[in-house]
Amino acid sequence: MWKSSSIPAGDLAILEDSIRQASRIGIVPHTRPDGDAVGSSLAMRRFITECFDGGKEVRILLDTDMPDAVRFLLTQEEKEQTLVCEKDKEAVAGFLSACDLLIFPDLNQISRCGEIAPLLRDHDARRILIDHHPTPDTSAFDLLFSETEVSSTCELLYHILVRLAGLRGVTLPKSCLDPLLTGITTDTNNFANSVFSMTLGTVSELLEAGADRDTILAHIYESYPERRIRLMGWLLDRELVITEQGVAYMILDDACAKRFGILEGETEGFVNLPLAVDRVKMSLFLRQNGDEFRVSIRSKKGWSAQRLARGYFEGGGHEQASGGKLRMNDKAEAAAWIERCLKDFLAHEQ
Ligand SMILES: [Mn+2]
Repeated sequence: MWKSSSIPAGDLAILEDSIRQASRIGIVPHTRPDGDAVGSSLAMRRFITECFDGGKEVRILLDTDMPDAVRFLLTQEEKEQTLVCEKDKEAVAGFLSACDLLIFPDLNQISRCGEIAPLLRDHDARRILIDHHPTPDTSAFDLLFSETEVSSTCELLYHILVRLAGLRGVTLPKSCLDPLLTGITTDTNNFANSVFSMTLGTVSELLEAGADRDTILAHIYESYPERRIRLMGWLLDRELVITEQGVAYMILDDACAKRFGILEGETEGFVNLPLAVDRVKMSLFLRQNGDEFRVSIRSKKGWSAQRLARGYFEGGGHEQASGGKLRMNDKAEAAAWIERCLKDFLAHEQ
């Protein structure tokens, strides 16, 4: 079992020193940031702002904008201070140009920063990774806090921040609690997946310290627009295919998304739905985005979502939760490709 005490004291000292000496810090999570990416970035920023001397400029740099459901976490000032590359690339490039420290939460390689990635090439700032994905690109970072036996980056970051607070002679700021609990909640799909014994211990500490789980749940799981649940019903009724071998897939093309008025991020979690069926072992959800389909894959124990994503969809991720893409723009073609690659995949798996 992973323990907080397995974070090397030397690494924490370097982290503390790096932050103390930096004057301009960029926090860059993965593109299409989820609750874990936003929560960890925000907790990191708040910790630096509240526990270190003033005068540092700390900004969260997003490739694409955050989901509406997590916006409640941010104050007005934080919303204004967050730079989004797809909206204002120049502002992101400008801020980056004078950064002397870069912190990367919730990603395992720089390419996951999307359009920001090329701006980071040849950047001479110190780079620190804080992440829970397997196989981090160790050559791309100066210091890595990488641990896969945790639910989320937020869980790992909680323990890093508690120890960092100890080094600074302060306690973890209350303002970090809700962002951290949000990331743990969303990455575990509300404690359905990737829950380790430490995860529940961590959450217990967060609640004890005053994290507001009710408010988080209300914003994350009870604030969807009606169109989302109507689309969900339509897809499950009309589009869900379950193969004989127990692989489920659903494909949402641009035309259908438009008909329902579905926005970016509003199909989050759809991939999990077919796993409720007894004979389904693995589930794929494809969402068209112009000339390609974004692919999410989830699997039950014993089936590898990761191998399917790596082998056929230019992607990867966790063993039971992975993603990738399919460069096509036609739903029927995509379905034919899935059928073909499942045949090949299953022939090799069994
Ligand atoms: Mn994560």
